[in-house]
Amino acid sequence: MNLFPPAEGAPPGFRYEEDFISREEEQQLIAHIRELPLQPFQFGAYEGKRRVVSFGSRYDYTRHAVKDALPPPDWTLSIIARVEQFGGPGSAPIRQVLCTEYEEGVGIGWHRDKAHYGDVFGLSLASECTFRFRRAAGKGWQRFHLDVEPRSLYMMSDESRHVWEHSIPPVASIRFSMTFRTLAAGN
Ligand SMILES: O=C(O)CCC(=O)C(=O)O
Repeated sequence: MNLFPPAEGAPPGFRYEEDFISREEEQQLIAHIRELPLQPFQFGAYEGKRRVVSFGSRYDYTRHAVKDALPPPDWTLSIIARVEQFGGPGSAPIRQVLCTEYEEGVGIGWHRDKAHYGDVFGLSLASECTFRFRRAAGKGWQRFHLDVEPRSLYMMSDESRHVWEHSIPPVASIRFSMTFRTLAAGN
């Protein structure tokens, strides 16, 4: 599925492009991510099942603030530039690259990304997932979902980023993602 023009029901500000990278690039990125010191995602006293490494900046759940992280490694730089180009002139520079591994059966619960960050981009690697959106509507939820393919890129800005929540149900086979975030104004 290619969301140009936007698919009916897609949250405003959501963009999606398949085959953003080649299969060869995908294999190279997966090999790099597998070599990283991935650690279970920590949020305060809790630990998530997905394993992550942050570059550029990281969100500190104890201090509720964005902190510096190691600079993005060389192998991320050309992809960062392409993601920034995808974001277009209205989007700010990427200030965080979060590499995530979801083992089979691991997903991510409903959330909106921290307000300290601005636009959010996601590059999917190794396997597909269902990407779900919901927003409160009356006593229930307005919902949207799509199958996000490996090698695709999505972008969340505007309402899709700030009003709608998103989640990924447990994946059927191992998936990696690279999440690219700009900083919100004033951060
Ligand atoms: O893996 C993904 O594409 C989503 C990641 C995400 O929602 C997050 O890290 O907040």
